[in-house]
Amino acid sequence: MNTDNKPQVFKDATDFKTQFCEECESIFSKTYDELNDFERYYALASLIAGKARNAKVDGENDEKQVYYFSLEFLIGPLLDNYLLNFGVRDIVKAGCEQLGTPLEELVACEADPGLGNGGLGRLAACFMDSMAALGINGNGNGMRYRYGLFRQEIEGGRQVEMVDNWLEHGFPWETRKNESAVVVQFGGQVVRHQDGERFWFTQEGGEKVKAVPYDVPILGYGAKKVNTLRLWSAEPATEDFDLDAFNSGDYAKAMKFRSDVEAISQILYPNDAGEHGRVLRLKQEYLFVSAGLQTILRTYEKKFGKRYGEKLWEHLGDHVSVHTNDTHPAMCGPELMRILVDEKRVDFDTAFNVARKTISYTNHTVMPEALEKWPIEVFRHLLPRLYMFIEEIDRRYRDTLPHDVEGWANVLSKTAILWDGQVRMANLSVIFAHSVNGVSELHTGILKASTLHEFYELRPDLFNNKTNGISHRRFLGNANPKYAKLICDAIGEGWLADANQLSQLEKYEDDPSFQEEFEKARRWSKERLAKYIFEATGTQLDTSMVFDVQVKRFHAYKRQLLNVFKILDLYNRILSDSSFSPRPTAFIFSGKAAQSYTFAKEVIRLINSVAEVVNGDPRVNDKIRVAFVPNFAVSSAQLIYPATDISEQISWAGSEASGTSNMKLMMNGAITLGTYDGANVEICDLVGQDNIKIFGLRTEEVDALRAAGNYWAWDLYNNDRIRLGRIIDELTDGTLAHLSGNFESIRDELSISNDHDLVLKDFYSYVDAWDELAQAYGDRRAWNKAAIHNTARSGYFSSDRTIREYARDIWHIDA
Ligand code: 475
Repeated sequence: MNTDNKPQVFKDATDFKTQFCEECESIFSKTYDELNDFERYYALASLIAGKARNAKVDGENDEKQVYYFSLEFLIGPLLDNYLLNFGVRDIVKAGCEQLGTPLEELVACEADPGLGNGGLGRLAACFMDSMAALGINGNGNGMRYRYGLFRQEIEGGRQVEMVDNWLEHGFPWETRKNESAVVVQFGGQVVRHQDGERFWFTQEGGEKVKAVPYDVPILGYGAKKVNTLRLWSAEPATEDFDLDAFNSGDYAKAMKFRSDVEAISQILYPNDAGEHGRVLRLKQEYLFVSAGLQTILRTYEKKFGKRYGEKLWEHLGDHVSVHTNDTHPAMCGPELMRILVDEKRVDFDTAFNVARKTISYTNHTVMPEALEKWPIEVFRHLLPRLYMFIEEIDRRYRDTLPHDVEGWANVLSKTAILWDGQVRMANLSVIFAHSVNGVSELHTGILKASTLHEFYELRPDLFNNKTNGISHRRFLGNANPKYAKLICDAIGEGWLADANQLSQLEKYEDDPSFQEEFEKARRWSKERLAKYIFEATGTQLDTSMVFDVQVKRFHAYKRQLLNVFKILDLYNRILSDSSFSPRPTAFIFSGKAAQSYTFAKEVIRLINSVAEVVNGDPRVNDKIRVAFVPNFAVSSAQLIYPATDISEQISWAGSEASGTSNMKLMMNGAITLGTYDGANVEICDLVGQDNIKIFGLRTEEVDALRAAGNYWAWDLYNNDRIRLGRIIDELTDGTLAHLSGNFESIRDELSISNDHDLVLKDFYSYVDAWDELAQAYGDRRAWNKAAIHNTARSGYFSSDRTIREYARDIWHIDA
């Protein structure tokens, strides 16, 4: 997979082997033969990382710098992806083969950095990939968590959270940059100084933390561009280390201070239930915002100081874009102002205008509980000077709000930053941004119509949509090697650089020999997954079954529960009606639930309990099987997507902002079974109604149902004791209790919330849709045609397309 004018990293397999063996010796002082697989992987990754760092082919350029601020970057394993991007995968594969260890085995040794929760974090990683591929100066700015998202194990059907010590064996891709460390200040008091007319403020005392960056090279496809992902780690600023305590022998006290500071970068998203957790989260947010901005301004000043002189800061937005991924970096606005006003002596109004010209904001969720808010007391105590800027901006915002807008008091109550004793981060983000975008057409529509409606009325020009995308290189090129090869053989390699070329597959949709190869590739992927699942869980899956997959975070709105209800319904129908014979199907789930989210964790336990009952019952287990794959992560996702026949995207309409597993699965030739929600709507538009299965209430119907207030979920239970009612009874009657007890809390939640997530409401529509879709699988030719059609139409969902749109509309750069 070579592209023109890329740097040649290995001449051939022999050259590769020589360099690889040299690297082994230089790192471990041992020969290749003396190393174990992990050490070999490590040497190979170090070799490739070194080449990536040195491949800064176009060096410094004057084009605009984009800084993508995100608390999460779920980058996944890098080795295989970088071999693809360098165009040396085949050479390296051959060389490894000759040396005696297959490349796949080395690739499997790589740790999967869990520096994100789910969609938002993976999106940031896909965007890094695309910015580098498109030659944009895209810099990632995030946190280097000592421990990533917990590792999930299943015990007695329950999720158990284990520490993810991803750095234990070292991370060969990163470089610590001591010389680029900066100091970030928390707490203390604001002191006013005056000299004649001039006055200014400083923040004195408090806690000084040293932020140390670790840089990871981001290699673009074709290796024409290497960007940097900069991840910050918190350490005690040396001058503040409690030397007295240390010298007087009170090591405990000295070390405690050290660990309080280090706690800031210790874990991803500390549990935000308790007050302590909340402060730590706020500290994380400020740390990476302040450290990132200090660095940006230092670099900018060095580069443009001479050119612009006095007017230096007014031009910041011409050369720098700061993009905020959700509200987590919302402090970028006030922090940029603070540095400009306090340290660069820029006046308040200019600083505000510069900030707004520079900053843009993406919203990722309309769930009210996910919109961040901080108690003013906590905020002001931790960041006293920053708070002054927020207060002043809020005051000015209130003043400038036209009082003749209809219902202005309501508008104020919705849009002010400070309200009800809290700092509202979404409003802070909007007020400081020149662009606010949602992540699918439907989602952006909901932002305008309700979540951010009052802002939209005031400033419609701020709002725009940027439908999400994903890296087809990773999720098809790397993840699905057999299908990727088939595609390359048919239409060439151009689709790796330009996913729209996948549309050339349309002429092969109906081609029997292409279909045959497609089936072979799929069978290979299904066998690979079945083996993985067997090793991880002991569950045996028959690869001739339909693989029906729902993989994503566990959340009530995503309705994994609806999927389980369908499986229980199938189970009951098979047992009660000997003539009922559904298409043999393996139902595969994977995903994590937040540590403190009891309901979601109970749904995981329910799935495992249903799996135990179904898989162990010879009356049904040749027709249905259930598997829960533990510890969903980028690496396991790459095994699951290529093996999927049915992609479950079943959130209630209006709840999922976009979804991205829907895109990854579609691209791999899975057929979507979904609601009209998030990006499913756009998938449907692209593939056509014949190549997707849509069910359930539409957004307007959900809204109308909620507004009418006359939905009584329990009527559905009472009216159907044979199917729906029976399933609900089975939650508590012992049917599923063998593994670890009944599920009273799920039943109670359904009844107390009056089926808030519309599981009962959409049940029949869903089960009927599934029946029809699973039946359709029997016509192999028609199915394969639809599957290949899905791949052919997936080019739109490349994150390259998404990033081009961000570049054009928001960052104002050519790409
Ligand atoms: C949406 N994460 C998907 C995806 O745009 C969408 C929020 C608060 C704290 C920690 N994590 C979060 C999210 O909100 C998130 O991942 N949102 C997801 O963003 C990318 O495709 O629909 O749910």
